[in-house]
Amino acid sequence: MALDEKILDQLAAHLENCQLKREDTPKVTDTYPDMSWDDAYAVQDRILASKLAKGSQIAGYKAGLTSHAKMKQMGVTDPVFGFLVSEYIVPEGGEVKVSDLIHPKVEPEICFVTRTELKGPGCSIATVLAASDVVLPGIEVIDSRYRDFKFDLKSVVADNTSAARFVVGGRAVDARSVDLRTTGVVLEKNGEVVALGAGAAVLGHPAAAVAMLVNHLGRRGKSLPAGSLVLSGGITEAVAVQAGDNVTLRVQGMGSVSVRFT
Ligand code: OOG
Ligand code: MG
Repeated sequence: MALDEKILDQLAAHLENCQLKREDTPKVTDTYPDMSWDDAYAVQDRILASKLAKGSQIAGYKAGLTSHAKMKQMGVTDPVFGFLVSEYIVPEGGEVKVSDLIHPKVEPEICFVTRTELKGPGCSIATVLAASDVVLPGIEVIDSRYRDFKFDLKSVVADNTSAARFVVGGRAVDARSVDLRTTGVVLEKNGEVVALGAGAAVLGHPAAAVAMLVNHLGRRGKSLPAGSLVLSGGITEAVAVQAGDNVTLRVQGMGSVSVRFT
């Protein structure tokens, strides 16, 4: 660690406060340019611990910045990992209040539900598919706490990778019954197509993002528990939304999932 415990505590409290008060902030590395990767994940861990202490439950895990479209949009080069908690869940067809958030965007994602525990290092696409139960469509609503969504990788890790809300739905299918590389996705906003792509946009195969998450957890002495939901990362650029928008994600062979912004 480059930063001492007190500063890590302060940064976690600051970022969580920004989330709860819907206030943006300059990126944390502006003040602490020497922040290490361990520091960044330690801040994220503290935010999770604070939420769990207040009664939240872990609802899943996420990989982010796993497609070239997303990396290019955000000006970064590597995937990042974060957590999802119970209060981020939006029911299928449900609504998200824009006034609860700072500047939400939506992302089309393929989500995995695991059947058995996964442990890194050495986790591969094949291991993930063997350990997976189903895959299904998901819309992630991201909401960076950083002003104008401007951040570097360590800042976005500390901010739990902009996690805010998510909705999964449509038709869950056996993870081994489909070729996720060629699975097409179409994202619509108010009935118009706003982004489209195929699973291979995510690291060549969306399961590769799950494998990276598992190997990341392994380096930190953790594993991915059986029955975990994992969002494998936006396939396309994220799309900004505002009150009144209706967003639908259609995934080839897996139906569709929708969310409304009010
Ligand atoms: C970081 C989170 C990215 C994804 O799927 O790529 C992410 C951000 O772009 O704010 O969740
Ligand atoms: Mg995402």
